[in-house]
Amino acid sequence: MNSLLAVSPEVEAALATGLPVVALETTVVTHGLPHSLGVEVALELESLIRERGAVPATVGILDGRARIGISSAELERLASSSAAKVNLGNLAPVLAAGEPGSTTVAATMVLAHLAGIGVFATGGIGGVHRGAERTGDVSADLTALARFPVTVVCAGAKAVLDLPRTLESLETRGVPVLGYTTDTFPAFYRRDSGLPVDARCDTVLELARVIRIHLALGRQTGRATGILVSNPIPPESEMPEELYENALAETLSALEREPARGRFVTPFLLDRINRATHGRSVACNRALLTNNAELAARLALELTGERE
Ligand code: PSU
Ligand code: MN
Repeated sequence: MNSLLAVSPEVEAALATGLPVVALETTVVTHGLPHSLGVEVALELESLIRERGAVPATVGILDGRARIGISSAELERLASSSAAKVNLGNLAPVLAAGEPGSTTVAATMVLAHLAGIGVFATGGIGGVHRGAERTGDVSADLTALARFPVTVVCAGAKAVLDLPRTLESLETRGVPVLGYTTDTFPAFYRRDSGLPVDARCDTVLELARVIRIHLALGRQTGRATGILVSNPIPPESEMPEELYENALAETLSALEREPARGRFVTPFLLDRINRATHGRSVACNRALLTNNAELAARLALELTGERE
């Protein structure tokens, strides 16, 4: 396993001494943000996590190894390569081929878990796509949330998804959905989907209490699922409702006209939303990513007992 998993010296030292660590994914760098911005935002997330007193562990695949903690030069290398978008099914093939890969929520969760990292910050998770009854398109992120006991801090699920069915699926899989300062699941670019979460937590301490109990129950039964902490986009960065509704409708009809398939659906939709909102969606994405990185760092501190 050690030949497949390479933990950076900084992350390894942090884990060995019980310092708080926050995992970060890289699909958002290579596929989720415009090319020019990916690395810049990734480095911004890392420095925000450091400022809060935690150690960032950005995950990516290079030279046939899953890397937990990569340097900025390696991030550049990943971003300038045509990195494969790696989920659970193509993780082994990409490693075997020695090709570069960026990790989705699903792949980052399994690798974070293998490295012993319990907190992970992302933008939005994948879930059940609209029309999944026809296409069967359900993200492996849900499978990973059901299998690996990692807390994922997100701003909800991707805007284009079928949110009610995504939440139903999380419920079926026994994944607690917590709302940080909210009773309802956030809708990525918008603060409120109108759909209830399992529990509202108004402080990091409350989040940590629920997470500890969930993990303890899981240990007793030999298996804990992941936990989803949903953190609404800050009010000042929320996309105006009309712009959001129009962009979403435009994007979904574009998908009907030019059906994208499989792993290409998400990048296609994000690019369309960006165009339909004249770049506003990217600004929202950046704002919610930084907001999530900060909350994840505070949570990692709380869970390791090192208060701010
Ligand atoms: N949501 C976004 N931007 C993204 C993603 C989600 O707004 O870049 C990425 C995440 O890495 C997530 C993945 O895990 O897309 C889900 O892709 P799929 O639906 O193909 O499983
Ligand atoms: Mn999919």
